[in-house]
Amino acid sequence: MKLHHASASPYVRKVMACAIARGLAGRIETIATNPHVSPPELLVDNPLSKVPALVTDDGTAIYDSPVICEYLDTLGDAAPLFPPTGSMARLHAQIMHATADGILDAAVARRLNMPHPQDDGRRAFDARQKAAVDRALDVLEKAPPKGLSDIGAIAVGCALGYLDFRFGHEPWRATHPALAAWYAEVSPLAPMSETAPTG
Ligand SMILES: N[C@@H](CCC(=O)N[C@@H](CS)C(=O)NCC(=O)O)C(=O)O
Repeated sequence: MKLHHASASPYVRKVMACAIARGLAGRIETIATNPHVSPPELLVDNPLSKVPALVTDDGTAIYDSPVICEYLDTLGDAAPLFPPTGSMARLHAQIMHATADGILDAAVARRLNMPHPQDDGRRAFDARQKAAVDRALDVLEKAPPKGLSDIGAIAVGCALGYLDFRFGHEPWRATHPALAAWYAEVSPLAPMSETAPTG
């Protein structure tokens, strides 16, 4: 398989963390990609010009990280990260996954907004995205993930890692101690430690 990859992308990180958790990392060839310049090699596989995009061994191009993660769950013999279809466990994992991806969507939007001159409109946009992140962290604090055994937990780990990576000046641990304790527990595990962002 080939993965259009960017080492600083938290969505790519989530896919790689799933691949590691499921013992599939060795089957993935990464292609360093800058999606912001719309390279033709990426557009062939993802018309939206976003990473991650995965090309399977039979040539099927898959994009959007939740879709890729669920595809990886169909390969190999390791314990699945997506609980069985129709189960409450799956519903809860997917809600946590959506919460974490929502944190990423808001935080990445803030980051893209930063280089521009900050008029009132841009400041209001930033405040709205930050408020969404703060509310989502509060929700996770009330019911933090347990371990790193499902897609919801992996996604939350990647979201918290992105906040540390890009918004380290906005500390979240003191106000979210249960989430901080969980994150400290799972950060040394291979899916997290081997995918920590660089660049
Ligand atoms: N919903 C997508 C989001 C992917 C995404 O936004 N990736 C960013 C990198 S962190 C990107 O490729 N941005 C390029 C662009 O928006 O043009 C997913 O989960 O895969």
